[in-house]
Amino acid sequence: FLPSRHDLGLVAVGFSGGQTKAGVDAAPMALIEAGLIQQLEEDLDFSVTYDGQVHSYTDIMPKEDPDYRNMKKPRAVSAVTRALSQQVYEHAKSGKFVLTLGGDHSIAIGTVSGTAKAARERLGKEIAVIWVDAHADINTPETSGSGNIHGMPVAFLTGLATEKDEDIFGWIQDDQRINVKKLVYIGLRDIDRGEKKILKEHGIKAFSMHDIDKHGIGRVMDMALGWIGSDTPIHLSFDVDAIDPMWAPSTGTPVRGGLTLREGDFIAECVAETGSLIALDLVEVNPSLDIKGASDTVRAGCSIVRCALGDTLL
Ligand code: HAR
Ligand code: MN
Ligand code: MN
Ligand code: MN
Repeated sequence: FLPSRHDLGLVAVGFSGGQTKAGVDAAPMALIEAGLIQQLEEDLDFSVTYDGQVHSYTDIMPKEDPDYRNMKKPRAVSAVTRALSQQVYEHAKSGKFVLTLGGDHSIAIGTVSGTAKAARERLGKEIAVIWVDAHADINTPETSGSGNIHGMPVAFLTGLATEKDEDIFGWIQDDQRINVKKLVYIGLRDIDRGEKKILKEHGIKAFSMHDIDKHGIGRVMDMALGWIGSDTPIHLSFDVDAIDPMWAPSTGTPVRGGLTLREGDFIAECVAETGSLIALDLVEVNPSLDIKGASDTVRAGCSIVRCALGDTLL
């Protein structure tokens, strides 16, 4: 069911409206200027389909966007992710691997919903999602303390949060949603109380930094991939803040005590090794924060992408 191994659709999403810090919208250009596309084409032999633009979706931005159910910028995030979902769906439906460069993590509402629908239609399968992050991003509008939607994408994708208004995520249909049993977290270390409750109640598989310390990243990856099982298409959503700020400081909500640079790459390599990866998001790189560390953060991001695409496998 694999996407034809060397066809890749790239979507560059310059969107920061899922949180409050400017600059995360500049990440796609920073990653591209660091040579990412060239690395994919020349070193990894991918044929890259890219429309040559960083999308900011200015034409579909709502004029007014007051808070709703405690969510900040709900109509803007909804409109952007709805458009992105369609872009990702079209790449995935045509059998391409889909690489999305964010942008804050709210954009995963668009990417995962797009691949989930395409995989159902093209492969007749439910996808699994591996969410690598310091945070669980599974707040509902009601449990969120911040109201920032980048802390909520998993709640909307699993259907734990729903909304009737089509302009505020009511566009999300069942065939665009994922199964909580096919979701696996890796790298968690800053989880809100309400999120912990949700993870427990729904029996969601999660490997925290504690689990990585206890078992080592090798066994954690065996367990994570074992939980998903073979013959399951995988969407990897990688938040750069999973990596310790020592290597990836330029991100909106850094949390110390994270993955080493190698552990981050190793996770991507193990997922690549399954041969089941169909899509990758790289999000939350913010080159305008910790400017001294921006080039390190961008390099870490490029490395994760290359590893996920099989670069370091022999
Ligand atoms: N849990 C907090 C909230 O919901 C912080 C979320 C921070 N999220 C990210 N993405 N950086 O993982 O607001
Ligand atoms: Mn995140
Ligand atoms: Mn995070
Ligand atoms: Mn916290």
